[in-house]
Amino acid sequence: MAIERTLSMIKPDAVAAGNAGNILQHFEDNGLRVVACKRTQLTVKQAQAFYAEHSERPFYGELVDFMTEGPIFAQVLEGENAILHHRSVMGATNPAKADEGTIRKLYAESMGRNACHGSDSAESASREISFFFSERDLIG
Ligand code: 3AN
Repeated sequence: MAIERTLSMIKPDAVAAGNAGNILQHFEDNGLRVVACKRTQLTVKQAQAFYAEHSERPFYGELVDFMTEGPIFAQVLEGENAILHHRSVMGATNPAKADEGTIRKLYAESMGRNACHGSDSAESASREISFFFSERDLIG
């Protein structure tokens, strides 16, 4: 297995509910090291660009509205097989189908307001990490 880095976001619902600290702890408890972290609020243009691959989906407008409604945390997580491991720690997109003990089971409200985001491939991890962070931020 390889050490990988992935882009993780704590979405506005979870930040507003005061769960960002718990979620960061959850990553660390599951062997995902936080190598960069920032709290910010996405502009509409940034959210549209970040989710451009979903621009034809019926929920795109709702997704952009939600992702810009308040602050998010963006972080780079590092660990063994981090891209897939992080997605299993997050749980299924739909919290009703998420396994017990996953972040979405614990903290997500619905399919749309689902607490966290994680890159789904090496290509998206690379693109999404550079969306938020420069090489200098990734101090290992
Ligand atoms: P994941 O975040 O688990 O990779 P994707 O890539 O299928 O899921 O969807 C990206 C984001 O779009 C989800 N995190 C969720 O916030 C939103 N989304 C996906 N499907 C729906 C839906 N049917 N209704 C509302 N929002 C959705």
